[in-house]
Amino acid sequence: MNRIFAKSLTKDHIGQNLTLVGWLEDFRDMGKIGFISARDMTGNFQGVITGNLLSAFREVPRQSIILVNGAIQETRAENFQVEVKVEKVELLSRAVNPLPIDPTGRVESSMDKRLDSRALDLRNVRISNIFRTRSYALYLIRNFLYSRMFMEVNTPKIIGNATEGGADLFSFEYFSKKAYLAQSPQLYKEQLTLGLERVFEISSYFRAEPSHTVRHLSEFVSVDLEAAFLDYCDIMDIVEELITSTINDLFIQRGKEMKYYDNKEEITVDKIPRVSYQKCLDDLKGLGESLQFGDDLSDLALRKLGEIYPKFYFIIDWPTKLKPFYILEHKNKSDLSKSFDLQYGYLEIVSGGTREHNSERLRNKLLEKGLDPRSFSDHLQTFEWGMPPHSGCGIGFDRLMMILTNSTNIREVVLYPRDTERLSP
Ligand code: AMO
Repeated sequence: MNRIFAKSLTKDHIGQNLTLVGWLEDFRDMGKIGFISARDMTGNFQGVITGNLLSAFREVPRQSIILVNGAIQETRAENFQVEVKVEKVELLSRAVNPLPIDPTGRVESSMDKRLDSRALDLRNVRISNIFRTRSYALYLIRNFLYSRMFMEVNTPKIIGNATEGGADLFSFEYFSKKAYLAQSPQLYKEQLTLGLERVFEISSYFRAEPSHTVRHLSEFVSVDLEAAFLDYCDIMDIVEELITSTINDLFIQRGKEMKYYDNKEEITVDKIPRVSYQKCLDDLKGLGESLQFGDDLSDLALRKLGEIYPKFYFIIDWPTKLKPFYILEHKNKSDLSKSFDLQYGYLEIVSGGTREHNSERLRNKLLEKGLDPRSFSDHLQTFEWGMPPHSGCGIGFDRLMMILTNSTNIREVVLYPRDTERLSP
């Protein structure tokens, strides 16, 4: 099909006979003449209809796909440079009337209704914009990581052992065995530093946590990094640069899209403060919230801290007992770990740390956490093959997208979210 996109139409095309395709958004019927506005992936175009074609258009429901052909001419319309004088029209796909939701967004629908009709929901420019930003952010993050000598890898999502501990996993029958859906690529990415030094993976992960919040999904996308010979402070430097450069590049290269979210002031970053866990406890005490060393920072505590640190900030040096077995402790301070979380106000975006790379100590850490080293034998043996000291982190990409697009619900930034209730579409 030799079509031209709406956005490409200019006054240079006046007099040419061209073909456009779009979803019909508006039809203004003035009796002897009519005007249509239709939209393709680049924007809207206007068509002028007269004669017999007018009655045909009266029967076409909104959001049907039309192919129009005709001469390009000057227009008096303010929003268009030119218009098509429609000479031929073809109905490529008829939409039902009424549609389950109004894709122009003029009539608002609940989140549930919108998600039930997600494919149609994306005809709303405000919504499709979010996914364009998401796609471009992924592109920028990949570029950034390549520039820091990371290579992209793909590790299995079907795993044989309920490794890592912590989160609940989804299990299922795998031929005659029990298998699980991966909660993170943690063990694989660590092993890969032995052969590849710096790796990253962008993928979906699965957690069988029955959370009913606006920030948890059963399936979420994480950007995981792991690097040999770097420690957790180096990883925080990388995360800081990744976040600042992604935000800056989005505003520079996708300014029009970013304007929609109206959050430039809030999310523009230069340096991200690093606040120790202990300092957080002190801050909380000042806010009347008394926690003991070793207590986890509850949702309420994080919301209170978010009043002091409303934007991006790292919480560093968590108590060892709050972190997984693979996180390294500080020398001579075994109750403190070389770990960090990146927060945006109350919302946790990233978590990471320096890893234990000594196989004997790792075995002991497993036992301390009540895990059976025999379930980790494949993993532990790699630590005897020249495992480098290494560090890394997992960036909750959907949560980062919430910040970038000023969305209060994670479901807004995920095409087909999965939660305790939703398994379709
Ligand atoms: P963690 O479990 O903290 O760390 O996960 C990393 C980041 O992933 C995001 N996240 C989620 N997002 C949406 N829904 C969920 N259910 C969900 N669970 C987690 C968060 C979180 O900060 N292996 C370690 C990372 C590492 O140390 O490299 C891990 O998985 O933004």
